[in-house]
Amino acid sequence: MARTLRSTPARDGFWMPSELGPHAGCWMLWPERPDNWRDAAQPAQSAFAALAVALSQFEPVTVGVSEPQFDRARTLLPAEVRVVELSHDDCWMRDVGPTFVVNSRGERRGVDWRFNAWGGMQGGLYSPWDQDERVARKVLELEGCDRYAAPLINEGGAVHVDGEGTALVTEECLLNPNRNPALRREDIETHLRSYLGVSAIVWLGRGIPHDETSGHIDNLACFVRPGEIALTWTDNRRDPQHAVSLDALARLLDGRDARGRRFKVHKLPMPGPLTLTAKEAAGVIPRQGTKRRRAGERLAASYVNFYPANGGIVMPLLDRRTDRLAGARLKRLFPGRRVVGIPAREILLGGGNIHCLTQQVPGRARRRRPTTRSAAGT
Ligand code: KQY
Repeated sequence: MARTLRSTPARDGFWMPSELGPHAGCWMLWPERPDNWRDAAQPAQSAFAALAVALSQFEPVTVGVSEPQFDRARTLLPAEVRVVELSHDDCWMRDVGPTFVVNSRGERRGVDWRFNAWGGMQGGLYSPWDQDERVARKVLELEGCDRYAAPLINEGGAVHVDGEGTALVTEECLLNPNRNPALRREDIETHLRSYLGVSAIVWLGRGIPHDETSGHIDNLACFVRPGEIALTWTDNRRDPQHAVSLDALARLLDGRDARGRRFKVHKLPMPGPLTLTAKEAAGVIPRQGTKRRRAGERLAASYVNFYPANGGIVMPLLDRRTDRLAGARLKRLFPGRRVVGIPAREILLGGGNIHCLTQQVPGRARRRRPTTRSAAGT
């Protein structure tokens, strides 16, 4: 049985490794809520199946599925994708799954954050969320990993790390009163140090416009290697993304990572702006307590929301005007990997994208422990 530990990863010599390192596999969940996914989630299920197929070219994939959906998922997913019965409220494994941590001997454990559906009763996306809250623990049980129950409301999509001691986060999300209103910035930093094993925390400001997670970092920016960051960008000064990206760029150029390095920033074009069509909105069945989807509202689309698999990058195809350019930029940023695009509009309609749907299990490689020296990155 996997144990729940009373200590913290940092105290035990564990840290969150870079997602760009080797993976033992990838976890996903299966969509079904008709109040979030149009047409009884059928178009989304096809998109998820295509994503699972694309990922399984690179690494083993497991999909957690509710009991009523088990047969359907098993039929739509190919044999090489493992399907396990797992209750959940929606399907964002990045956020409801565990954050895996490792030590220098290659041992793995998991952090189980508290979860409140991205805002609880102050802007949360649905209620109840009790099944989502239990997903991380169940995944850790199935992976045979001991668990740290973190006292912080947090989601995997709210943090990026370089695996060398640096975390990248946004103020909009981590300091949002809808997450941990009693905690100050310093308290949150203390928790991030303890549970991610980082020593430098780089704070960006807001996330991308209309991101219903309150500004997750995984839609705005990510590491492409330690010291280098991809940032969602638009040159259009009239678009609200412009000011967000400009501010993020200024903070990154001003910051330092845990090793004292300055960041090199790579701009990734923004798709769109994309909006929800009347037909798409009409396919979602509204329910009290769940975020309404309205025709014409802007979608939080971003190419930064890709998944770095073993030897591959699985990226969302979102806009024919920009997909090719974004793909070419990603190829240049990851020369050793095969870049594969999958049609991702149906995923986007549910409020996130590929990175949000996936959670990597790090491989058991031996690793060097990151620096604990405190650095200039605020
Ligand atoms: O950004 C993510 N990590 C998750 C997106 C969740 C959207 C919920 N509708």
